[in-house]
Amino acid sequence: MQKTINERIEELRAQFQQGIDAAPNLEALEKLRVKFLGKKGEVTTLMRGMGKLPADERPLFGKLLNEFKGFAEKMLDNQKKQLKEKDASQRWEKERLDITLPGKPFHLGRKHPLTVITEEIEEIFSYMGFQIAEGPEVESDYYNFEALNMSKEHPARDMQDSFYINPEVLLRTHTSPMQVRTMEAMAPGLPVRIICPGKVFRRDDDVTHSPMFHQVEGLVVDRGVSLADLKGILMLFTKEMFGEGRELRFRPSFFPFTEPSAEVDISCIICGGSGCRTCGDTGWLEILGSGMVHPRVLEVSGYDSEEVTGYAFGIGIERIAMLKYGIDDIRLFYYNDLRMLQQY
Ligand code: 2U9
Repeated sequence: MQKTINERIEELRAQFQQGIDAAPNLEALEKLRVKFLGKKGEVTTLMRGMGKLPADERPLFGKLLNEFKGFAEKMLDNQKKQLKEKDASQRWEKERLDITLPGKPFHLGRKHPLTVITEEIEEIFSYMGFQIAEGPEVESDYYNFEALNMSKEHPARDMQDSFYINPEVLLRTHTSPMQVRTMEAMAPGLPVRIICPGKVFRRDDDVTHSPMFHQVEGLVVDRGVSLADLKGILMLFTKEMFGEGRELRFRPSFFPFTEPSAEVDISCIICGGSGCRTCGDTGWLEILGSGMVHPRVLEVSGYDSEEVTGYAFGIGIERIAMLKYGIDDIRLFYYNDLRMLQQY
């Protein structure tokens, strides 16, 4: 009978050993534990059945069964440790990095050509003592037109030419409203010496006009400011922007907010004045508009036009960028095509 007990335990041990050798992972190991040592496992079942054995065999059976239990627990523990180590080393194999591999190429962003030009203009005028003033793109009819001496009859106030949000509010058509706001806030303080860069909006759309474009406008108000000061500052500006040796030409013009007004040309930066495709064989390129601030504009913003004078100018950023970079379609600035942007 003793042999039978030994045999049964040996059988159990062999079964268990087979299971453990075949267990490929922690999950299988856990299943094995439940099968042999769990609440309804082999060992428990045998323990329960012990009552049916003759009383003199029970102690030996119990002892052997307990020995097996201890053995099985130890084996499971060992195997668990080994599987865990194997698992970790496999993960390491999978995840390890070859730090000698060349890195993936990455592309640095760069400034948009219009940003480059705007910052260049800002730097030139900052150096000449101008402050930079920025303000809202959605403006009132008053700041955009009324305060700039553009009467209700002015064609630019037509719904066809500007983007109105309601009869009193529109997308600014120039950055001048910010100049008016600045004068109003400072009046009668002197000197006013500002540039206003930013987006402006007009109902225009072709190769040289876009419904949204960028301007930098300048304004100086002080005692004794004259057209000569305007010319001087613009000569310095064009020299910095387009290099030495550029001629300047002032052509009489008209703007409601300046009197007198002038459009300003520089000798062609391509042909130097002899005539080419870019300048339309004239030798000149129009680069900005300017003039002496209209007395009425000074008055409505709180300055005494008998005491002070002012000059103002407006520069179209896209126009300057197109000339400088030889771009013939304004829309290329807004497609954000990397083949274009990477060139600047
Ligand atoms: C105040 C008074 C006067 C700003 C000026 C121009 C002339 C001008 C154009 C240049 C190219 C607009 O972007 S563009 O199409 N601008 O010709 N702008 S004088 O005059 C002002 C501004 C503010 C208070």
